[in-house]
Amino acid sequence: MLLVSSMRFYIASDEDILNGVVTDIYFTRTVRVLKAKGVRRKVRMEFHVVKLPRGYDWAVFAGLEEVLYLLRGKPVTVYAMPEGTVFRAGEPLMIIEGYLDDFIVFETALLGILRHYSSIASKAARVKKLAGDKTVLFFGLRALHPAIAPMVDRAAYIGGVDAVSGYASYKYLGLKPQGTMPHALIIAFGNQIEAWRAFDEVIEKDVPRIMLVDTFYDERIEALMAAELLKEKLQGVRLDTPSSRRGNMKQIVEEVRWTLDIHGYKHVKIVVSGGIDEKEILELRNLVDAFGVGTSIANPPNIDISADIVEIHENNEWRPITKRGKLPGAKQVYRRRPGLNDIVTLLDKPGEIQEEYQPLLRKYMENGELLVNLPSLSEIREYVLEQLRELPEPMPM
Ligand code: PCP
Repeated sequence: MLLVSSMRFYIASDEDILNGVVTDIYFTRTVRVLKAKGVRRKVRMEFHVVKLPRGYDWAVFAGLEEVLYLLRGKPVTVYAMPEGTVFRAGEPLMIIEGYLDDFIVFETALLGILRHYSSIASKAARVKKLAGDKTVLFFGLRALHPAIAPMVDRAAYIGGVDAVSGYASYKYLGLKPQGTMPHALIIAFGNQIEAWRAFDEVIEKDVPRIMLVDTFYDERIEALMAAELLKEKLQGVRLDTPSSRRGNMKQIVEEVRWTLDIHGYKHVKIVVSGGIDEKEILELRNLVDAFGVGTSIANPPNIDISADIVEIHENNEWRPITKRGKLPGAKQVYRRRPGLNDIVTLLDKPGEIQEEYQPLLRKYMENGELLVNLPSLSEIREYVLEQLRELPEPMPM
């Protein structure tokens, strides 16, 4: 029987992550065997993706800052692509150089950080690319455990969403959260107009007046009611139409747009949310002004990053070696922008490379010491958006 006093959130502490307690048991056993037999192997471990999710031509590399935070002070050297780099399957993302028994226990956490960040950031980038100049608000925190809410908002923001809804993200990330209102507020008043009026009276004036217009009546009727109540103060209406009523969402949005326009409310923007994914964005992006996207970004297809030894240091030189199915040798990617014109070479022997091709992986850490200043969250996001502008639209999944 559980003692009430022992109830808690089942989440790991920073200390347990930093000390390698959060790992797979087979790594702890590997370290024990290597140490017991005095096997000290200096290796280069490469992080890469063999196969991207179906329909993905590229993905966004994210999570590097947390990886460097984890490895700081540990006897390793780290080469990596800058956080936010768009990459393709088969390209080296990061290389850790060091004695295997010194760092293998961290492989679980390193992969966990990179895979989770890159999966959310890549999906956010696809959604933002498809939304074009329309706003994308990330509403997905409710899809995941609250312990990682700041990380989830950060990953989605790196991927290019315009704003996040997490209240805690101002404290943890310095991002001013954005949102509208829940159906609960309207149900509590029992009347849309009372709820909208109360919101307008109570909430700070710099918060956009975007009223939820699908609680009791048809979206077209409630949108007009909100416009007639707030007039020029109304900045937008949110349609979170339940699936039972969805039918042809495009037609619903067209009705709302038409009705607002013929009554002189062309200034009122339309936000859609609820089950929004890439297909819906393609269908609605010419009609709406903003998308509220949650679950499809919060629970994205997994960017399956794996880590493999690709070189061993022997007789004072690096010898390519790896398991079947992988390419031996630590690698570098040379890229000619705009776009993803890439050449993959050996890290130490790139051969003849034309000067318009620039190396992507750089040395971030030497023997546990950070060598470079890391970019801010906004600078990483800008870098992602800049690369997205050079890419074709993804096929919507
Ligand atoms: C949801 C809530 C989220 C939206 C939809 C994200 O509506 O408004 O912001 O949906 P997604 O995860 O499917 O993309 P409700 O569940 O109706 O919640 P509420 O009444 O609080 O708006």
